[in-house]
Amino acid sequence: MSYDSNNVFAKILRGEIPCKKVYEDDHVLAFDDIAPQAPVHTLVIPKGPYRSVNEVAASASEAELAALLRAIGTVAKLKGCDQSGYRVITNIGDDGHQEVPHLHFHIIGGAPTGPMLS
Ligand code: DGP
Repeated sequence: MSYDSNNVFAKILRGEIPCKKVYEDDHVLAFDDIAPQAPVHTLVIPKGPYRSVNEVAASASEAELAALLRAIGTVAKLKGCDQSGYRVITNIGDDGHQEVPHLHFHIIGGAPTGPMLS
């Protein structure tokens, strides 16, 4: 499936929609989720046009892949939940209930969460 450049995160990357930025580098942008599910709920996205892990794994450079993983750790630290713990979730496709078709990792923390998949 092709990338839809009208999705909301593409608009955020182009500066057409504001966001509460947490972190940015050459390959990655991180910003707070508009509907937080926990005290910390930040989204980490690649700047490249990838719908999900499927596409980024197939097409991204090593530098982009490394930047994404590093940004997750950096954001957790910036948000103060790296020591207390947090979850990293990425939803993929219909069965994964992905709403925005631009790869994003949810960083969720700041309070204890329930058992996995609840
Ligand atoms: P997902 O189901 O994994 O595709 O979750 C998409 C998330 O994106 C959801 O938690 C809400 C968030 N979101 C949707 N639109 C906006 C927006 O315009 N700004 C921000 N900051 N977050 C958004």
